[in-house]
Amino acid sequence: MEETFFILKPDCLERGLVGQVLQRAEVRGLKINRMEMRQIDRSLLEEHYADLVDKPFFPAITDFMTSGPVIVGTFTGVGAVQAWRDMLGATDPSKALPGTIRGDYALGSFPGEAIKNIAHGSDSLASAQREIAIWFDE
Ligand code: IDP
Ligand code: MG
Repeated sequence: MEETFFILKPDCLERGLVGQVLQRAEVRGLKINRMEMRQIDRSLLEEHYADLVDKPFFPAITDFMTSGPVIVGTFTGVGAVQAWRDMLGATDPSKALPGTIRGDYALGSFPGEAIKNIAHGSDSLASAQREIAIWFDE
C-alpha cells in the first residue's frame, strides 16, 4: 500500500473541476486519506518545489499557485504514486494524452506563464514521503 500526495491547483478550483477530478481518482480505486483546503504561502511552495526555485519561470509558478485556494491531500492504494502520475498525464497539457486529467481538462499556456495543469502528483515514493511531511507537518 502506498500513499501519494496531490494538490488540486487554483485552476481546478476556479473552473469547478474538483468533483470530477476526485471522482476519477476514486473510481480508479485511490482512497482519499487526507484532504484540506489551503491558501498556499510562498515559503511552503519554495520547499515543495525546491528543485524549481532557481528556474526563470518560478515567479510565474508562485503567482499561479498562490492565485487562489488549493486542495491538498493524499491518496492511498496499491501503486498509488505511479497510478496518480499516469492519470495526470504529461506536465504540459498540450502534450498530455486524451484520457488523462491534464489531457482532458487543460490545453496549453502562453509563453512566460506558469503551465496551468489542474493537479499535482508526487513523482516517486521518496517524493511522496517528502511532500507529505512538508504539507502535513510530520
Ligand atoms: P510535474 O507537475 O508534471 O511533476 P514539474 O516539472 O515538477 O512537473 O513542474 C512543476 C510545475 O511547474 C508544473 O506542473 C507546472 O505547473 C510548472 N512548470 C513546469 N515547467 C514549467 C515551464 O517550463 N514553464 C512554466 N511552468 C512550468
Ligand atoms: Mg514534479
